[in-house]
Amino acid sequence: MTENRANGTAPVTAPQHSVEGFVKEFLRELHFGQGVTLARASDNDQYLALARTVREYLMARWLETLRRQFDAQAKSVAYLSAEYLLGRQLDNALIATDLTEIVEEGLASLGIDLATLREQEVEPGLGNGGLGRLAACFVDSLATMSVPCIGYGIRYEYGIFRQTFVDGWQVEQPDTWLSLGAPWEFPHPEHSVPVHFGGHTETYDDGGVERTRWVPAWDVLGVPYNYMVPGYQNGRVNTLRLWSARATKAFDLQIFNSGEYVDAVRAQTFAENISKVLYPEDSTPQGKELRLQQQYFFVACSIRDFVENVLPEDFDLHDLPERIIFQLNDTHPVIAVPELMRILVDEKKWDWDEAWAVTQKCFAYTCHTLLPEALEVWPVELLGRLLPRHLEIIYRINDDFLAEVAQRFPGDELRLRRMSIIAEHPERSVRMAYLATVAGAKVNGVAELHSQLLRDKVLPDFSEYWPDKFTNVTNGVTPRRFVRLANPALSELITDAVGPGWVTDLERLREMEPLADDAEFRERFRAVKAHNKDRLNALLQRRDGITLPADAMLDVMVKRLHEYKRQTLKVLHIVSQYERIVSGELDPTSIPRRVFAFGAKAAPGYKMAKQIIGLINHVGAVVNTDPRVQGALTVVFPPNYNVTLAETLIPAADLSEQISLAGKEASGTGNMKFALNGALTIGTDDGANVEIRQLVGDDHFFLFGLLEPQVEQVVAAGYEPSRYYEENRTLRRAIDLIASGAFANGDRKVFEPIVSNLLHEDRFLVLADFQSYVEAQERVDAAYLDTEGWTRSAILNVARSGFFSSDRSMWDYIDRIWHAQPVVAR
Ligand code: OAK
Repeated sequence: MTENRANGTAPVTAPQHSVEGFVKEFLRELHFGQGVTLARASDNDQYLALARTVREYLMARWLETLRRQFDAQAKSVAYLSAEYLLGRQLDNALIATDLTEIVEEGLASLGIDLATLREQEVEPGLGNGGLGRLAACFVDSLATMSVPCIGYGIRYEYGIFRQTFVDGWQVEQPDTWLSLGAPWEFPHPEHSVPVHFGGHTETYDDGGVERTRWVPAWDVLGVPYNYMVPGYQNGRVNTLRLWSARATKAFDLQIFNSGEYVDAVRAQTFAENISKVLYPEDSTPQGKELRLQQQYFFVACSIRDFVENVLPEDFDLHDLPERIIFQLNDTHPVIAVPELMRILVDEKKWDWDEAWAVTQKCFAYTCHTLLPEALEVWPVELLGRLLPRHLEIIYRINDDFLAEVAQRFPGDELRLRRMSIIAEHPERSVRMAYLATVAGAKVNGVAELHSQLLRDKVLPDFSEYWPDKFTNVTNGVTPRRFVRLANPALSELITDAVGPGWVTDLERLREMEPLADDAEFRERFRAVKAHNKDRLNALLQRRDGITLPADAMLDVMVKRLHEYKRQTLKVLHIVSQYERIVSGELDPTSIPRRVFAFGAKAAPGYKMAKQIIGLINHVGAVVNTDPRVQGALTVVFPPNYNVTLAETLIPAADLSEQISLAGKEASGTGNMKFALNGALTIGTDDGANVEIRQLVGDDHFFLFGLLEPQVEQVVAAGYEPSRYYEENRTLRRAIDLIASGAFANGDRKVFEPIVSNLLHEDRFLVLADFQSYVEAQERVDAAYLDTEGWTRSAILNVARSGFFSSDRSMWDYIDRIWHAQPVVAR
């Protein structure tokens, strides 16, 4: 399934689309694939046989897609992403093939419960958060839209760590997602690609032309593993190709023959380390050498693969921009730029200018952050040691670019220094975002506000230099996974209201708008929410022994733990409510009962984030058991938030917390998933919240907090968080309660770092926004008491959020950046 060139002619047919057809195939897989009888099959045997059966239904479509694509010689999108946070595959394949009912019935006839087998699947958590999940949504959409796309990435042996809590503190466990079998992947070692590292460069005389060659010191092999990316009921399956590192044979043999057996094995381990583990930092690169190895490893494999395996043999690379656009998912794959230049100039012996002209048309760059610390830079020393030729190429790109700038702005030395791809301080390093901007045909941010700030604050010189290079594409999420699959009850209600077309044409949700005024529809909508809460309750009981109180508002904050996202603001609100109750100021029966649900992983080395996790859990332990609270406030924090948990949590939510400091969250995508599932948002004017609010309407969104320009002013005026502490009694009492050790058995030291950070630094203006947040929460309470009004707003949130389909994002990319076309059946 990797040979895109050759396409045999023998027809491949799927098993029959019927209960009998399925059962026959399933038993065959059980017997001949797993080697067990039904009577002796474990749940895992059954799951693996089921997965293999379902993928058989996809196989003919996959082969047909490749054939069609090859015949059309159409432009492809190569999505280059170091992360894909895929979520479980089984259910998605079932809805794509419309097999759910057949499989349910077929399994039941054998005495097997589909739900039990679903639970066997360990999701491939090959990403940290927003960026990786977005990549997964995008490849889903492109498959559904019949647009040729190959997703390229890394097959990490260990994905994002499994989070556990010990006494409320995060402890990380390895994610062994491959250990019980990986039925969704297709390894193709015969198509392995060598990747080189280290060594030096030298010049040589090539018939009168001086050329450079790279003499690398060591190499590894990239082994491709293909994954199916099924389109939704459209007969199409695209490919996700993830690379795994292996030692090269030559390397092994050399050492084995020298009798150094143990050293040879060690060398193998060294090579395989490259794809061993996903770095668990979200938005805070650590600048580790192994990470740069990972980045180069996967892009070198991917470019080689596209040029040698996907393109026809006689392809003229001058036409490359007509056949491919490499989309850079943030800066992680940017080393692909000098790699393509190296191939064209050193291997194909093109002129530099000719190669640069083609390269510039083949890349586009998406930036996913605004945090300065998230912008990747690689020390020149490290890059030069690992990839000496690439560093030379980067220098040349920079020299040529700065020469152009100097021509346009003569004498403007400062500008040259600001725009240089090479930073001189604090150490000489390569600014990867600048390299991506210089090389990319287009640069985009991921929400309107973010794209504006990207132009104005992060890359102002570049947007002045190339105003047309910059564009926006607001993120989206796939309605297949996050509505159709995650929320079957709502899906049914929507289909009743507007017909089934909404799954691939999400703007159709608009047709539901009038139903917000229909009392019977509202009743049904509430029944859906209640059902989803029961489903969540059952899951949390099974998974974590957590029981949710009945009839409570479900207020959810799920996302990576990061100071800028401000989980602390929500904790302060909970603590202040608690303090007001126990001090007698607030009657707990006067407010709606609320469950505050958190889900968040902290990067293992991010101390403050881990402290905040500890604080949430410790506050929960006190608040949940204090009889004076009378069940008005309950804090739950199920460990190991991942895509699978999101699929049950989000459809049950009433309130979505999107409370980052304005100007810090590039977009957010959880915010979209909640709105689409009928939660109302309490949020700042940040990222895609801005667009959500514009679309759903102010009356159906709880806005609070400083606006982005105000944040700037407050900071410029010399922000003093302690002033807010002194002037706001509610805030003071909440902070004092934490500082008193009330949530740490009287130990004042435990949460002192959080308290002192808030009072003396508070980089993300938690205290400045506290009062406004509390007032918005009061509006939430009041609105929730009006059941009919709340339901009406929830329905309008769903009906008006069709814009946030990742299908729409993909059309925008196609229109503004890629100019690729769907390949439809002949
Ligand atoms: C991760 C590593 C480096 C830079 C950015 C990220 C990242 O995950 N960014 C997130 O991307 C999402 C998808 O565009 C956005 O919705 C989030 O706001 C952003 O933080």
